[in-house]
Amino acid sequence: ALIGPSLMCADMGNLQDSVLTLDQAGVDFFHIDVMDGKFVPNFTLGPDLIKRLREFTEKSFDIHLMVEKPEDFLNLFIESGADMISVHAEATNHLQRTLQTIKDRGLKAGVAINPATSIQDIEYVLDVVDYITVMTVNPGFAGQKFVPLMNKKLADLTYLINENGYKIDIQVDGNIGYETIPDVLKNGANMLVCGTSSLFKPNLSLELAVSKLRNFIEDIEVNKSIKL
Ligand code: S6P
Ligand code: MG
Repeated sequence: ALIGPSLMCADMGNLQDSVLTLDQAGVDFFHIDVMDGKFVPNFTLGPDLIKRLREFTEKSFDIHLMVEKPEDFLNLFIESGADMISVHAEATNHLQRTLQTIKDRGLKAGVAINPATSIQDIEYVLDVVDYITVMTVNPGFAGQKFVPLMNKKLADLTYLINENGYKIDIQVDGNIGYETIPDVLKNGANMLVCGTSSLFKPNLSLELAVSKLRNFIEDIEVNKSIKL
């Protein structure tokens, strides 16, 4: 599974250092949360910052748009250096067109769904998405608790994808850490958004946090393949 640090959890006073260190430590992508104060009751990172951070790493920038009408802002984020953009199914009346636009611009297109949103709501866009972000907390804040039924959602989604022969990555976002990772991997997640529950801990260096997490994930994956 891929490791993607959630940059809203990094030390805002040392962002450049954090990005350089995480890049060196071998993370797979950077997850960047964008909020508009309407779709979710908070504000986080934005296009100017993304453009600046783009100078410090070649790794993929995965932009998680927690904004209403994301279709109005695609250009802004494509121009700031996004490689992948996810939009919330709940935030647009024009989900298929929005995802298609992201793909047509040469980026990976993702659809994110809140805990209460059913996988049936995205059944008819599965042919245009590269990844699905299953929110395992209600979006807006770091440091929340995993919503337990999300493991069933992951299992159902994995089944739906495989049954139809799609190749879609499953990202999980929210309280992804040592307690929750074994189950989300078992249920088919392969992109982990890593925030305060795993990588950004007081008294733990980012280098060490990434290598501990990498080893933990690899052990689970080795065990899984032995069982098969
Ligand atoms: C939440 C946001 C997430 C958080 C991440 C934090 O609205 O979309 O990407 O940054 O969930 O991780 P944690 O481990 O603090 O929940
Ligand atoms: Mg996020």
